[in-house]
Amino acid sequence: MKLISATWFGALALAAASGWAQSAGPTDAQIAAIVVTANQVDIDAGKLAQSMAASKDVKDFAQLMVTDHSGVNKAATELVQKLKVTPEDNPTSASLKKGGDENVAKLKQLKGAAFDRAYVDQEVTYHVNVLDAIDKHTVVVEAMRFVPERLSVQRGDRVVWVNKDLFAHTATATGGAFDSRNIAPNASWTYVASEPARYAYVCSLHTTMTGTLTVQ
Ligand SMILES: [Cu+2]
Repeated sequence: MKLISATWFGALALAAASGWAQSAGPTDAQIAAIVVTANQVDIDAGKLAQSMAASKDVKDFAQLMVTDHSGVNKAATELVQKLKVTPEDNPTSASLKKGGDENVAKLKQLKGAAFDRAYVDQEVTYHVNVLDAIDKHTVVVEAMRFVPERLSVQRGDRVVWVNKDLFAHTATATGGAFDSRNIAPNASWTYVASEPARYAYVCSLHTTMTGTLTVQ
């Protein structure tokens, strides 16, 4: 379902960030409203930047944002219609809208290079957060264990091992597909899973530490 989750622009992640994960989670109708709103926030900021940005590069970037996110929203709307779901406003979509409106109001106070910088900073933060939420998975290494011990990801996703222990560990595929080498305490190691397979791995320093990464 990678295509749909990417098309839907991290809606689940946005929903999780705002506390849905602890409750029953948003319905499809609520996710649809969150996705459309998340895209609209980017489109609104982009349109403002098209008229107010000082540099040509920033204007071009704003144009790209408007085009991209209008395309995503069109695809999302078509998908929603196909699934016969009516978008339903909810606290998450409302808070995204409020944040977007506040950002636009703040940007309108700025001019020239200050506007450009504030707009680009905001866009980068927003997109990094959304992309992280879509394709990044974390395995925490602590107390001589990989947590979660079993992880299943989509092809192309990023898996990050974060060492929270007091000594070094590794994430070493027993078949040789990947080897982090030593990950120092508080350091992390990232692997982009490109080949669908089920990978058993161990810590080569403490071979009782085992885990499985499944790439679909
Ligand atoms: Cu270890």
